[in-house]
Amino acid sequence: MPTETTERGILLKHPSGPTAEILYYGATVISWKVADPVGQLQERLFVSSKAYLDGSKPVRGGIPVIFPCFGPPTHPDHSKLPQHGFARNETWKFDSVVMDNQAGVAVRFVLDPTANEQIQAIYSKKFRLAYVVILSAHQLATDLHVENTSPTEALEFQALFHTYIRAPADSVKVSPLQSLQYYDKTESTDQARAVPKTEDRTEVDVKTFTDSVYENAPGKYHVIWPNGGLEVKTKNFKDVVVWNPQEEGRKIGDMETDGWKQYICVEPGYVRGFVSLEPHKQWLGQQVLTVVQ
Ligand code: TA6
Repeated sequence: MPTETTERGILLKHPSGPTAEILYYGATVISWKVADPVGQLQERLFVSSKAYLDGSKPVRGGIPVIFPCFGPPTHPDHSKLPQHGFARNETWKFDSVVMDNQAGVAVRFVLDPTANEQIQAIYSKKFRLAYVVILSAHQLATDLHVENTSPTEALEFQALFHTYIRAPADSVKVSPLQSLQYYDKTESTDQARAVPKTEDRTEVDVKTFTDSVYENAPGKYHVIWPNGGLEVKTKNFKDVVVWNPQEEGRKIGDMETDGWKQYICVEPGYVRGFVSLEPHKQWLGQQVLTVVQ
């Protein structure tokens, strides 16, 4: 059976073995397993063992969906929102199985604020979100569809997939990021004032505390470590965030001991500036994760 409904979400099973799990809470993908070269199913995402999966707090790990703002809000429309917006904190509705064949299985979730008083209390703009997760033999794709349902007003937002890739943080490299302008949040959390730098290395290793927002990035990245790696391809996400807190991770309440040593966040997003979506128009942001070794 390619999909199974549970109390907390949806389980996906690909005919050739890979699996994924998506919570209703935040439509958060909390597991993606693909076989390793010897045929053993391996977890490709990191979720802290101290993560809250009961909807009481955003999940520390997996693929949190970030909308309509990244980081502390900076837009007047977002003034009442928490860090990283509300999409990852709300319960989404499972809508349908949109693909179920030998190529893969895909499911669709929706977040419609018209029936959600919590969202309406903090955010007055008219919108609807649909989120499609596609599991194929060696890939996991996530598509965020943003619809501006206002007949008159533009919708200005940021969006990002906060993807926690399971990897040995002290030996993972992310490329190509060279010559990109980036903002180093370890130096200044006020990104508006941060001095842009240019990455002069062909790859970024995260042995040190890394929290960088790369602008106008190439949209295709290799995240490689000894005996492992993922390719990340994106659509309409002009920026990418690379984050690993290293020892700073000790201060994160729901981070397991040494959890920061087991992941790198490579986060495709549109986070420098805002997408401006005209009335009745739709926008799609996509990431495709492919196991490369
Ligand atoms: O994406 C990187 C980042 O903005 C970091 O600065 C850090 O705050 C991380 O997100 C986690 O944020 P969270 O609100 O999930 O604790």
